[in-house]
Amino acid sequence: MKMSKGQMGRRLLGLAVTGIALATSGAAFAELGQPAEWEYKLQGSASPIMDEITTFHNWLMVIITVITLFVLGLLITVVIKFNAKANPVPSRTTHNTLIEVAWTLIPVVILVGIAIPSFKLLFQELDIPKADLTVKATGKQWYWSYAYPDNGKFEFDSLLAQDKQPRLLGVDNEMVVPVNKVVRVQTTGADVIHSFTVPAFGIKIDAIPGRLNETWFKATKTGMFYGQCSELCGKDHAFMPIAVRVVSDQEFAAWVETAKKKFASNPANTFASANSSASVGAAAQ
Ligand SMILES: [Cu+2]
Repeated sequence: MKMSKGQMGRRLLGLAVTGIALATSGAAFAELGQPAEWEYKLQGSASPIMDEITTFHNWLMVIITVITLFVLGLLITVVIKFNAKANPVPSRTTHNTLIEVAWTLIPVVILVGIAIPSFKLLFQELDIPKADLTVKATGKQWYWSYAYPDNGKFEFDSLLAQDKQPRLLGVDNEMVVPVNKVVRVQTTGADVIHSFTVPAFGIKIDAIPGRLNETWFKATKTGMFYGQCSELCGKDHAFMPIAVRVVSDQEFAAWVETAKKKFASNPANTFASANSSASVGAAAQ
């Protein structure tokens, strides 16, 4: 079937309208702290670092869109203006100083425009501000253990809870932190390399046996925030979610009190027992 120019135009317009509608209604798909159906953008931000990551991502989107459209324009021009029919006698030009200088310098300027915000962001992620609280997350096959060395020295295991929602993200014991406080997260691995990741906070850091890594976040919103181990770590890699509950200061203080009692007899408590290998076996049952 041959389409007239008008029909083709209407079809293209329809496609464009659908695209714009999808792009602008992206917010409708987004759910704070967890993945959502048909989500294609970054997860909603709940920390200053994730705000910066989102801004940087949007800036890169502008740059790559402009470059892609520019290259597409050049290609279309070449195809239309310089095909054998339209241009039977090709020019024999081999050099053009102005263009050569431009296509060297403009990419340099673009790369510098990307590098400056990129390095700024990297340093922000690496320079941990004065922490209000430290949580040590230990990756184990296949669950996480959280220790609170500043708040009564307790440690507990956090395992996937099959009956909890969201599916494959809910856990029995969540990591709990106060809102608007700088949380230093230290990570290590008990067996193999795992990776501690919470998209809404913009953090992702390897948990390596024999090494202590650290990162930080400041949750600016209360609620539940989910992440997953992001380093292939064995058969149940997909089943060791990270669930962080962000609460008010008072709720956090109350939680610390209950947690201290609840996990006092936890065999996984490495502060209480020097033999941590026994605790791994006990908790993995
Ligand atoms: Cu893992």
